[in-house]
Amino acid sequence: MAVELSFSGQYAVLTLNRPEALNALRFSMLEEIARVADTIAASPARALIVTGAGPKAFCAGADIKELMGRDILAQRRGAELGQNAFARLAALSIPSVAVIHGYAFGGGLELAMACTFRIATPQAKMGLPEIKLGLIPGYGGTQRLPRLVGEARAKALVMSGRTIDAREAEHIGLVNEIVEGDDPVALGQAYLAQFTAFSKCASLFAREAVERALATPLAEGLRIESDLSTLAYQTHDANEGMRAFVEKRTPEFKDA
Ligand code: CO8
Repeated sequence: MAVELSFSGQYAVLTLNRPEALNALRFSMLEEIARVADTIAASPARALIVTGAGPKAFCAGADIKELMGRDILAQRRGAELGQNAFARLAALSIPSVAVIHGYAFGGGLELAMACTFRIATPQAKMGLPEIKLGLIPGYGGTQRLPRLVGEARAKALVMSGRTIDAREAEHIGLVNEIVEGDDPVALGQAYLAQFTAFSKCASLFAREAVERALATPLAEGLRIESDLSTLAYQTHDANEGMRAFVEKRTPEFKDA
């Protein structure tokens, strides 16, 4: 399978496995990603690592050879397929990290941007080069990039197709951290460990509240924060967390 799902302890691992084409995304792979997202949602995994097989690439983008010669309607369906697959990943209630250890271009970077976090090795190179092909991003890039790095930087990257390295990507907030190592799964686990010890409910509410910040006017966002923090307050885990603090012990969260 060109998209593989495995589990390692509390982590789900989605691997793009087409290294001979630098893990370029065929339409069938987008369908597989959507199916895999549903399997992960039904699993007990506490976090997701997304990575690409082989030493050279996380993912070199949509499969250009497959994109060629398609009619407009088929192309539009392709964009919807990609957007749907990545939206399903983004909507998972557990945090995800894309481990970018080589190239992440076009649809590959769009996949990474649908994850909660991105980490990159020092050799990583990324960009949205569609403009060089006479195209523009179609799997969410024009919408997620400005939310991560701001409108001016997003326009410059999308309209130039420029490749940036890991250092610049970290500087502009496109990747959360630069990490060193050869094993993407180990790197992903090490990064995600800081988020998995807490209540799944609080973790999800926290993420949801932050994500709403960019999608709503301030007054509405503040209202959402009030609602979600009140909801968090009513969970078993909030009761346990506060009680454990007072009793000077480690809390035992139940994700409830
Ligand atoms: N699609 C298909 N095949 C690819 C792709 C790709 N995106 N990228 C690499 N490959 C293949 C190459 O053709 C080559 O195969 P072969 O050996 O059979 O010729 C193999 O992978 C290795 O690639 P290279 O020899 O080119 O490796 P290099 O190390 O020399 O270069 C690069 C690596 C710089 C990553 C280079 O391969 C490259 O520039 N790739 C294309 C990157 C790109 O432009 N990506 C964006 C694609 S468009 C997109 O993602 C979104 C389109 C919008 C879709 C909207 C609607 C559907």
